[in-house]
Amino acid sequence: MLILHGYWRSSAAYRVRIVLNLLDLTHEHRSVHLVKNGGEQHLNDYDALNPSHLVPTLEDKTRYEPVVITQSMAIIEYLDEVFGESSLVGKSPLERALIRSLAQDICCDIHPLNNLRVVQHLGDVASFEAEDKATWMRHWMTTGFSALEKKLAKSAGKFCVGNEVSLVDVCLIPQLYNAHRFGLSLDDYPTIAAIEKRCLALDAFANAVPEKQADAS
Ligand SMILES: N[C@@H](CCC(=O)N[C@@H](CS)C(=O)NCC(=O)O)C(=O)O
Repeated sequence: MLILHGYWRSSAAYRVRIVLNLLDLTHEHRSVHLVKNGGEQHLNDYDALNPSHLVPTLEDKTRYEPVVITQSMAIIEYLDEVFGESSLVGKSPLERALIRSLAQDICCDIHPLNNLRVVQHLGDVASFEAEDKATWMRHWMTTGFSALEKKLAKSAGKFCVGNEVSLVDVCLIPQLYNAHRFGLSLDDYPTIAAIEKRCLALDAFANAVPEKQADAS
C-alpha cells in the first residue's frame, strides 16, 4: 500500500499525484489541511512523519520494511525507479541534466518563494495583505516563467523536453495552476501555454487537478 499525505491545493503534492497516475499506481490519500486550525502540517502526528511540516510525504508500505519519503522530487524519482522505468528523468546524462535543470528552475527557484509559510511570514513581519501577497506570487512566477519560456522554446516538442512527458511537465503544470489562481496571464508565454494544453489533455494530468481531489473545498 502506498499512502500519500498531501493537500488538494499543494502544488508539490500535485506533482506526485500526476506521477502516481502516470505510473497507474493505486494509493490511499491522507489529507493534511494546510490552513485549518493553524495548519495540520504542524500537528504532532504529522511531525512524526515529516518534521519539516511540509506536504507531500509518501509512506511505502509495499516493502518488507515500510519507508517514509519526504520531498516531492525525491518521492517522484523513487516511484519512477521502483514502479516505472526511470523514464521521467531522461535517457542520457545530457538529457537528465537538461530535465533536472528545467525542473529545478520551477521547484527550486519559483515554487519555494510562493509557499504558504513564506507569504504568511510576509503578512506577519511586513504587514502584507492578500493583494500584496498575490503581487509577490505573480512577481516570482513572472521572473521564473520569462526565463523558462526562452529555455522551453529550445527544448520543447509536444512537451517540455521533446515529445515525451518528463519531470519538467510534472513540475510545470502545478505551478501553472498557481499562476491561474493568482491571476497571472500566460499570454507572454506561448510555449508554456501550448504545453499546458497538451498535458491537461492527458488523463494522468487531468485527474490530478486540485478541484478533482476528495479533500477539495
Ligand atoms: N521542497 C518541498 C516543498 C514542499 C512544500 O513547500 N509544500 C507546501 C505546499 S505546496 C507546504 O506544505 N506548505 C505548508 C506551509 O507552508 O506551512 C517538496 O518539493 O516537497
